[in-house]
Amino acid sequence: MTNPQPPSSHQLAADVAAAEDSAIAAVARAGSAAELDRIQSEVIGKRSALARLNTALGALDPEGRRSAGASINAARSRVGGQIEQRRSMLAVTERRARIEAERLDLTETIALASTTGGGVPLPGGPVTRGRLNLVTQTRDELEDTFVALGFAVAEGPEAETDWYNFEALNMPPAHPARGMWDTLYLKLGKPETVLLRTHTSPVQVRLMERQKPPIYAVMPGRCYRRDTPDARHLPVFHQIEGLVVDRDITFADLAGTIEAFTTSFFGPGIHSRLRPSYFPFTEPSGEFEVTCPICAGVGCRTCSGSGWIELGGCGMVDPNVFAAVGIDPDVHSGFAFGFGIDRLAQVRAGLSDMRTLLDNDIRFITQF
Ligand code: FA5
Repeated sequence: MTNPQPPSSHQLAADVAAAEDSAIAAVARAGSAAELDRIQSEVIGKRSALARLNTALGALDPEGRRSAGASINAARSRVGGQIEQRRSMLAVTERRARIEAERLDLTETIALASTTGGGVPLPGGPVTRGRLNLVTQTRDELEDTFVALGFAVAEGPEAETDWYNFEALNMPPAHPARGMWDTLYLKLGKPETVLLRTHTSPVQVRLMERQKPPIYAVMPGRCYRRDTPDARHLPVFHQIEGLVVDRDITFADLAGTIEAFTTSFFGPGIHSRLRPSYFPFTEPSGEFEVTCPICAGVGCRTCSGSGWIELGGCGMVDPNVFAAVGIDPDVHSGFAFGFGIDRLAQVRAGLSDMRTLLDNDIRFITQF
């Protein structure tokens, strides 16, 4: 028996190229990571065509051996690269397939729950979109109304110092007018120096400190008082403050602004009136009232028999307030007002009791 002829370097190079091509084609056909593992051992493992070609190197001369060995190694490393590339592609595809298989279509459950009729009821009822509370809707609308009249919107903190809530508003310590607001004090610093603001008027002071006239701004926000809840009062409620400071501002501007606001917010049908009142930070001061929508002015429990509901206070900014913030009252004048947002919402929706706003009763909430 004669030994087979050893391959020439030329033949070996052709065999390496053919083994590489068939290895790369096999790798490209792998449909899963497990299949790829198997193909890997077939194409670059110990029994692979490329490994077998290594054994033929011994028959070549040293130069041919070196060059053929290098080309087998290069082919092996190219096939290895293709394997890694294929492995990452398969990992992405397999992950996608797994996510798709595990996906829970909750919308489908909801749709079925609301439409099965006689079928087996599925857990959970139809989910409808929530909506903003009537007070929030009213606040947004008030902001829009005043912005349309040329006002800017500003805000201030709910925890306030005695200075902003009282002193700068012309109420020094022990001033009897402080009793107009049942105040909740916080245990911070010296006793009775930090409080939950009783009205939005302190924001006026902060704004005038920050901004020089002309000022045309409204300041909505939450207020706190030790008030017992009843048909027209809540211990936590909302006000919108208004402030105008410019040259030659008169009471007629205040009355005109309130008239423009009332018409725009309530429509032309509602009656309103301004009557004299007292606030330490405005002089002269007034109270703004509208006809009680529950009894149409006849008198009922909601309006305590008066036929009118008070919506807020107003007046010309007191010169002492201007002095506290460094505005010259000989050059500038201004007016301010503060309306109850919950009260406005109550009147416009014709609610006999303000506490309904806190009920969280879906039948009530969905009406607005
Ligand atoms: C004030 O708070 C003044 N700061 C208003 C003001 C501002 C006057 C600027 C002059 C210039 P009064 O305490 O009256 O005023 O409250 C104003 C409005 O807030 C009331 O008319 C009412 O609509 C609303 N309000 C007051 N207390 C409550 C409460 N406990 N619950 C719901 N609304 C309230």
